[in-house]
Amino acid sequence: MFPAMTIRNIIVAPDPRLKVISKPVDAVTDEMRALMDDMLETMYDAPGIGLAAVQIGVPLRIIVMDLAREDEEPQPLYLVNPEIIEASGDLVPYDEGCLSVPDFYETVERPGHVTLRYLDYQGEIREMKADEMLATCVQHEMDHLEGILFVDHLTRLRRSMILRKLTKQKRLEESA
Ligand code: GNR
Ligand code: NI
Repeated sequence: MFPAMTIRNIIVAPDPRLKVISKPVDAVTDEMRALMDDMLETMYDAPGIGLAAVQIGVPLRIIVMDLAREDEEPQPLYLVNPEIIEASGDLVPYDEGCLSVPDFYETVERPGHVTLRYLDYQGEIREMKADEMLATCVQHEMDHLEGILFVDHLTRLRRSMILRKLTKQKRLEESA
């Protein structure tokens, strides 16, 4: 039997739940795997290339990603309790978006190469080197675990403009 996966609601900024620091996962249990299944389904549905559990209101250190192109086989990645054990000194600019900051894209500079340690879907310890879009995405997702959004890397002016527009959009949706 396939597990019944559920598409969860993605929290949109500004929202205090996105600022929570996520807690480490004690053990990769079936319950955690069910959460990861829901996260992947929610991410594919959005669609997006990454999702942190806190974006669906679960403040645990879990990330799912899939950077495969549409013409490729899916390549789901599950990162539990990820840690960056090495980051390169070079900063690479990348145009970032976020499912919790819909319709805004801004350039953020981050280390171009990172090495990670994490637990996989089975709870096995793993290491991975990431560069290019994977490096950017991993660091974007790991920011979520610290309650940080990509807009927090922008100027105060740019950030407040984006958050103001998102607030306005929420009011419109509430009154609709
Ligand atoms: O779907 C997403 N695309 C994206 C593009 C550039 C840099 C980062 C990302 S992550 C984002 C999904 C998301 O919000 N993950 O937290
Ligand atoms: Ni995001």
